[in-house]
Amino acid sequence: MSVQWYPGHMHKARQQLAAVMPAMDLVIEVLDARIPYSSENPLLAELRGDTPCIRLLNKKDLADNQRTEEWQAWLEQAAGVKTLATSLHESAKVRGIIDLATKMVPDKVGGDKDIEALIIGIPNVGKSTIINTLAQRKIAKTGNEPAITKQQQRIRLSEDLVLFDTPGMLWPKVENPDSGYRLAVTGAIRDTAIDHTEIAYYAAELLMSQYPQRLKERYELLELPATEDAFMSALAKQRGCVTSGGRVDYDRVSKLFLQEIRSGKLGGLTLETPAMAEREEVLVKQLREEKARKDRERKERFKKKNSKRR
Ligand SMILES: Nc1nc2c(ncn2[C@@H]2O[C@H](COP(=O)(O)OP(=O)(O)O)[C@@H](O)[C@H]2O)c(=O)[nH]1
Ligand SMILES: [Mg+2]
Repeated sequence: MSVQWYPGHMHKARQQLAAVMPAMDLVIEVLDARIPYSSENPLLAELRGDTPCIRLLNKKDLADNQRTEEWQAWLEQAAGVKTLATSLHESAKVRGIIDLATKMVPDKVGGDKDIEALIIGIPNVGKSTIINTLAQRKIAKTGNEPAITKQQQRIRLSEDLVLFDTPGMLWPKVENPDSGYRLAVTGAIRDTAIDHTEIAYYAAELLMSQYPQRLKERYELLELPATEDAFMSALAKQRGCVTSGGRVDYDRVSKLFLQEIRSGKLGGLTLETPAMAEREEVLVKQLREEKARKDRERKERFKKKNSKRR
């Protein structure tokens, strides 16, 4: 799977979302509990206005429970949304969304008009799996398909509540390079321009600072190596990821390490905290302003050149 976000793509999705949003009573955004910040779609913040919102921290089975609770508290307080931590192993919990959603729009309960909720999420967060659990039948294709919902789907969940699947495909935080790496570590972006050795080294650095104990336990290390390079070499030797010439096979050890992280072999891991998100958001704003300034300057130069020509 190779997912690319092109300006045309993004423009169309923005238009579609902007068109359906005003009619919605509620938005349900599916996040990956391992990266609640980076798996957010930036468009929603832009277009939601004051529409009530539920944020699902999905794949909680792969995340760190303590951090999931920390994120829920932070999101409810800072973003004024309701949250639920869900996973495909707990369908009753997922179906709890119906109750929560209904309670959030009390005026429409028992009335003539349905409560209309929009479900959104970047690819691979588990949106289709959730839709199928809520509907109790297979409506959406799950797995390796970044299938674009072409027609607006209308799924009745109860007497009062109707769910709409988002048209178009939403992109993650592409502006923030660190988000790109963390999305890649979780496997949300599978086939990117970033090579998996680079992703594995990023993961090693991150886990060495955030989860040193887990690394020591999983790889039976008495001491954590001083650098991520030393860690990768140690792992390579331990797992026989060496070439016939006795050199470290970086490609193979990187794949192995990422596979172990993604499949939960190191236990539940959450790669970001609210404090990290707050810090990075400041940097992202600066990048965005810088880009806007450059765009303006380029336009100015272009205008001057054209007026001289005339
Ligand atoms: N471990 C785990 N995997 C999940 C969970 N939910 C979905 N998945 C898997 O994640 C992948 C993407 O799920 P899908 O529903 O197609 O995501 P979508 O792209 O957001 O519609 C599939 O392989 C699912 O089986 C979850 O709660 N836990
Ligand atoms: Mg899907």
